[in-house]
Amino acid sequence: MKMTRRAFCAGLAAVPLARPTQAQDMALLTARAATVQLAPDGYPATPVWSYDGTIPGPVIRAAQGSRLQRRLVNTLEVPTSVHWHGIRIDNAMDGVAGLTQNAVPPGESFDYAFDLPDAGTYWYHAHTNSMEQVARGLSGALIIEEATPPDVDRDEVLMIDDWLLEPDTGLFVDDFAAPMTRSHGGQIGNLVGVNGRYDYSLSARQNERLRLRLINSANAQIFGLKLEGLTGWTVALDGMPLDTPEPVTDTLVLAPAQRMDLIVDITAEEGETAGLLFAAADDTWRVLAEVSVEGRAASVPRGAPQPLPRNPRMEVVGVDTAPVLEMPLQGGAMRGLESAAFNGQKLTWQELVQQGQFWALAGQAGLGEAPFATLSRGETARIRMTNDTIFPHAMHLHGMHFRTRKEDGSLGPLRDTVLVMPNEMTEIAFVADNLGKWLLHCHMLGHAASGMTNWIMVA
Ligand SMILES: [Cu+2]
Repeated sequence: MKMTRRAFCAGLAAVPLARPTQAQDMALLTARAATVQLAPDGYPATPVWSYDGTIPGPVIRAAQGSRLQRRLVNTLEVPTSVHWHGIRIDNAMDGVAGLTQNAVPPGESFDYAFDLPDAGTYWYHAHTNSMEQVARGLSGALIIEEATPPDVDRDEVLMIDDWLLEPDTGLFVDDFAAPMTRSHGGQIGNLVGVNGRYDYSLSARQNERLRLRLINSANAQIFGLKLEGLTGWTVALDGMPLDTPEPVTDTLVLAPAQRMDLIVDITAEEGETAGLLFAAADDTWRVLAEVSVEGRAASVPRGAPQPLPRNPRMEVVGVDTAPVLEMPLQGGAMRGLESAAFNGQKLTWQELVQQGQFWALAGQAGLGEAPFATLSRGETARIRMTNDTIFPHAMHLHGMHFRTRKEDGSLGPLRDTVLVMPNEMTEIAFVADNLGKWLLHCHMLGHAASGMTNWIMVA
């Protein structure tokens, strides 16, 4: 039952008028305007929308099994809400304006409080007009710590982002709804950085072991990443541990909203280059995060790490006999759509474009009255996403993790966001064990805002 403040106070009239501890002690997360130096020195600073004044927002760390509480205080001039990406969360706390809550108006607040069943690397970001709000800076890392952490010397969060700035003014290019970018690959920045810095660097000792928590918080950019002077293993994807750590031998691909936990040993000699590189648009490798090697932690590297402890209740069972739901990914530049449903009407491609809609999921552009699917609690479901467009899409399911299922029936690692390449088919399988209304959408945020957002109901 939801109590109004008036009813609550009336009920307490006979007892001392203390506010409940929970309300009094709830930590704040303030969405507010700030000015931050994103561009290199000599260029103007950038007015941003931030959590607590920084880009990215504060790293929130909490223990697995604990409860996270934050009062979102909105001091922006626009309504907003917070999505806690990848958390198997109580639906009412999922932060999706228009589906799980009303957006929080300027000057008001909203209390988020939820349990944290899983350890891992997650993130939080705005889920009201995300295309603009995330681009302007409303995101931060959310780290849920294992009771027994892995044997590493340090734990570093690397939040990878890009920004589209006007070099002369430092302002964000104020063109978030540009049809050209939304109907193509989405908004790609002209400056790439880590933890709010275009020149992020850290120092480490030779043979020191680091856990690197990579988070792609960019609007649309898919990062190809490479280690240099580091020997690494992938130990978790989208927060969820791999059964066996995988040696990093090749380019790592990190799509928007995806996370990747690496355990790396600094194998470069003192004075050599070490760090994380990314594939730039001109096909050259550029430094994303530099590691300067100073001193030595041990005489030899440690060898392959142990797997991280599994999270509870993650089995995806009964996949082969589960119903398959077809979800073609449709539309976009050079393909278009014959027609799709939008706001309860069937529209032609021309009409959709006039409404700013360029994409559809299974014939539906944007949220329909009815969900894409209604699943019973505990049911295993398969969704077959066939990419009929010429662009890749990072498809994210809220509230539950899934496994990809290959044609031979084998299952991939647990994820909450999967990259579906053009002309490819990706099938996801999951147990619908979390009640409520859950979005399934593209995390290229311009795509999500122009049609690629649907939802499922677990009842
Ligand atoms: Cu997309």
